Amino acid sequence: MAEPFYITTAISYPNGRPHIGHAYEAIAADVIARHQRMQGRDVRFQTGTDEHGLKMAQKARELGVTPKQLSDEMTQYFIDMCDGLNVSYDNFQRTTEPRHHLSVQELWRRMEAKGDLYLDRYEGWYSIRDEAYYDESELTEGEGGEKLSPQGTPVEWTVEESWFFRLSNYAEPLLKLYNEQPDFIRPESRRNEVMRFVEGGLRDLSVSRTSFDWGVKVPGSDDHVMYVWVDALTNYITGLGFPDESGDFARYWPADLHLIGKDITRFHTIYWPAFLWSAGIEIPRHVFSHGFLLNRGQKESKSLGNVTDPMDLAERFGVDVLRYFLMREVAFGQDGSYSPEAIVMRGNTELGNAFGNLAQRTLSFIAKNLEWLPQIRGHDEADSALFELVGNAVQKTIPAAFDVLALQQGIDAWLQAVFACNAYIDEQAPWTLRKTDPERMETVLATLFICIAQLAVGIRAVVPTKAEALLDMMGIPEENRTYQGIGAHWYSPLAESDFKLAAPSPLFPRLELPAEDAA
Ligand code: ME8
Repeated sequence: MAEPFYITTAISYPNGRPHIGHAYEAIAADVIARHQRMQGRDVRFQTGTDEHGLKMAQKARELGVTPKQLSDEMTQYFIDMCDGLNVSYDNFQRTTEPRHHLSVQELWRRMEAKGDLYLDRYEGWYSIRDEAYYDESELTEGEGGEKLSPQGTPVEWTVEESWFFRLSNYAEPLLKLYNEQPDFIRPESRRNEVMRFVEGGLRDLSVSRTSFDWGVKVPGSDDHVMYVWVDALTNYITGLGFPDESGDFARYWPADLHLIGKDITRFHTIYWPAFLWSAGIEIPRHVFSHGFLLNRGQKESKSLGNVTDPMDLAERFGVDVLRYFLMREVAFGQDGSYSPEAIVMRGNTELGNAFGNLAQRTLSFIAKNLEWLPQIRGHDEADSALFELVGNAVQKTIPAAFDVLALQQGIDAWLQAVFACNAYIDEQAPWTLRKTDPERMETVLATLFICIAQLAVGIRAVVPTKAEALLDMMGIPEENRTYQGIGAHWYSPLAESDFKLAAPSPLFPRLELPAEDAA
């Protein structure tokens, strides 16, 4: 039976519509999920929304609706975004679902049974925007002298009766974990930050609130709702059926990868393992914190008026172009920037000119000049060199890079292979061979045909719709659409079949920059 692979994104706050950061994370997770499916893994992919907490309650109050109304309305946009961007999730987990409440309450009971929870009074700083507690020593000062969190968000002094979790007991085991499993937190820079923080010592964590009630009730303590991060993190096991530990939970837990943004690393790499240990549950294998996406180098915000709806970009430039751009432009793990010009530039040069035209030229030439699929008739060093280069990229470099989440490097290897095919077609000039050496022309076309099919497979996780359309056009059977399933060995049966190539239609129509962005 195929080996399981459980991947999750963060669950988003549905206090507004999805922004580009949400799209970026969902797409990256989808690329990894599709890649792992192609490797034969039994992938389970979860995303969702984080519906409780003060941030949601406050926004709803501002809008004059209930938190549930706000959340229902906005969650639909997140579902639509995932569907629209072709994100192949298996479960969309909402934290207002009754089964999630049961799951969190069971986690709580287990932490309590372990002796890790006690009632006390909380007095300290809280940021509603981050839904996070901060130490005085972590705060900075704003322009007007007001206190700000390390993320630059406002904090308020909070005094409440609260349940506490004995996080201080877990500093040692956490440091041991980071040392013994250096790839538990990636990239390395984030691991170092977390280690430094934990080395400074951990205080017990306030895990319930009494000043509002939009959350999961604390068992046996009805006037308390759980701190939203206890609730939110638990979504990862709720979606597998927890507290039922058979079935999906037995199969897919521990998660192979929690994919999150850098701002929430602390919650996933300090709190979450501690909660799970306390409750006697295995911890996830890996947490990867990606960077932030900026709009022309600037953080998007309502006051700057530069908030972009990712679905507008998808509509204007195409879903696959947007997916490709985001994965290609930014070294995964680092911050990056996007702009309509940059999307159009990469879309046109790399997908359109380099790859799209290669496929278009080759397939239309075959359709026009041959009644059958071209056969390999003899060998040439140039052919073997191209097979070697493309085969290496698609069967080794790309999957190895995607395995370790070096998505940009994988795509770069793909692009180098595309360039090599373009150089080959120009050197071999099949249009000249048509008159001088039709047999050689056929070998050149067959070589290109095989290489293009491999390239389509190599980029399939990133641009699934376009790659599938191309593979359909080429008659490549479903079962050959994997890194290892494609190559010279499957070609003969196809070439000997009566498959007839139709005149192809262009995959990536040229993109124009709309006038409002050209300035
Ligand atoms: O943090 N670029 O929700 P969220 C890239 N509910 N990624 C970004 C980004 C940007 N500009 N802005 C945000 C939450 N993100 C919690 C998570 S998980 C148990 C609970 C990322 O809606 C962010 O880092 O604020 C996070 O991974 C995800 O988008 C959702 O952010």
